[in-house]
Amino acid sequence: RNSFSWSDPFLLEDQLSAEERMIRDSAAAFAADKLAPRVADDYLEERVDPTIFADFGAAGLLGATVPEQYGGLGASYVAYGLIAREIERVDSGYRSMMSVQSSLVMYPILAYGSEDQKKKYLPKLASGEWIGCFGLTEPDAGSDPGGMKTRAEKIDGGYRLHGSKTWISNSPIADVFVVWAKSAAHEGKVRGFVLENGTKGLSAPKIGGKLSLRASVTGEIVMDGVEVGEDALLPDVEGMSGPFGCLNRARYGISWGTMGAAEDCWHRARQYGLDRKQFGRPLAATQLFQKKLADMQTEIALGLQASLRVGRLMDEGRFAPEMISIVKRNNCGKALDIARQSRDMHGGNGIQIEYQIMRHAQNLETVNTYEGTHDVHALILGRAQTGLQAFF
Ligand code: TGC
Ligand code: FAD
Repeated sequence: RNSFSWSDPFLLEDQLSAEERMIRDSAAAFAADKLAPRVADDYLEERVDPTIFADFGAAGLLGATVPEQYGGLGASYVAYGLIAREIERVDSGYRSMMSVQSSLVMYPILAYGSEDQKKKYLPKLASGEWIGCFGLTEPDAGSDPGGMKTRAEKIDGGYRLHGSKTWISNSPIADVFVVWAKSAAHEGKVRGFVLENGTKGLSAPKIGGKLSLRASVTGEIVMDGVEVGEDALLPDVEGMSGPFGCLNRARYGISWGTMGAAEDCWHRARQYGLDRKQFGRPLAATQLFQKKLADMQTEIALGLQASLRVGRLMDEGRFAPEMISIVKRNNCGKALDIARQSRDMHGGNGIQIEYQIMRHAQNLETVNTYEGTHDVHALILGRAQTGLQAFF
């Protein structure tokens, strides 16, 4: 009989390359040294220290898949997923900071930008000297971003942008804003623009009062006649496939990240059940407790295998966006269930910040919603198998 590893049931470890394991280990060490000690205070105080980005950058964790010539690691998508898993094991908000910068800001500049834009922005975003944000969602265009109202009008030598974005991660502390707008000069098609903090007419007020993802700052982007040069336009993409191309990468990373948060909730529930005695024996000795642990182990093992498979297909250039919808939707939903179960298994202690679980559960409410809600991904998958559009 071969031995069974309870925490790695399908021997995921064996399926990683030496380089992927090395990157994973360094992300885990970073998360333990730099993030775990501060997370409770950051969360309780709804505090974001912008210098965390420089820490992320120094550890090589921003834009991992970006080629080395632009400051990245040139690593695989599997490695990027492993980073997300280690960071979100501590907090979804920290993973949000990392994944917005990597997938939603650096990726579009790399994939759609000019050589000058790549040289100007990517190294400073990779080092964390500059912080980026991604503005797609608007007050009246959330699940339906194609309904955006933000407009870019052509002016002499450039463009003038009007509109507002909402629920934008990192925006109040951002130096670089990747925003999407409909451009009359391009037949009303959606185009991407790179804006810089300090430009006249551009502001990014913070959205306060969040009861979820409190360690990551969220804000609006207000563009009140922001004038930019021709060089602010991302030249190599037109239409909604531009922002969706970025979302594919971020959603994929989230599928790994949520499994990290779920693993933390699972491991803590297991340990709590071994330590805590009621009715004269450990909680973990009860059938109900063990069934819940078995469910967690099963969902996490399956979720990680699925993300690994999608990551390998991304690295081979063979993924389809619907594959990402499956893992984003499944892993977010399952992680949220696991966090809620773990909270319950901790009894009253489960609501305390020091036990960490409630924080994960609150965070995962957001993660289940952003980057395409759980139900929107169901509709994407429903459309793919029936050929019928059920959005409207
Ligand atoms: P649809 O008609 O399906 O497509 C329009 C055009 O886009 C192309 N396309 C894609 N291209 C690449 N990847 C994908 N995943 C794509 N999905 C669609 C498509 O081929 C078409 O291209 P073309 O050239 O033929 O015009 O578009 P639709 O408007 O009907 O879309 C419907 C729907 C629901 C799929 C879409 O709008 C959607 O995904 N909604 C969810 C919105 C969303 O995810 N927002 C995320 C905002 S960013 C965020 O949340 C960041 S959180 C940050 C953090 O991690 O902290
Ligand atoms: P709505 O679209 O109004 O949806 C409300 C409900 O209706 C949901 O349950 C949804 O599933 C359901 N629904 C919608 N359409 C349908 C339909 N056709 N059929 C059935 N049900 C439907 N956006 C960015 O651009 N950049 C960011 O950095 C960013 N960061 C975020 C950070 C946080 C903390 C949060 C909360 C959000 C962030 N978002 C960001 C926005 C996020 O992507 C949106 O919140 C998300 O896409 C959902 O849009 P909405 O909130 O407008 O909800």
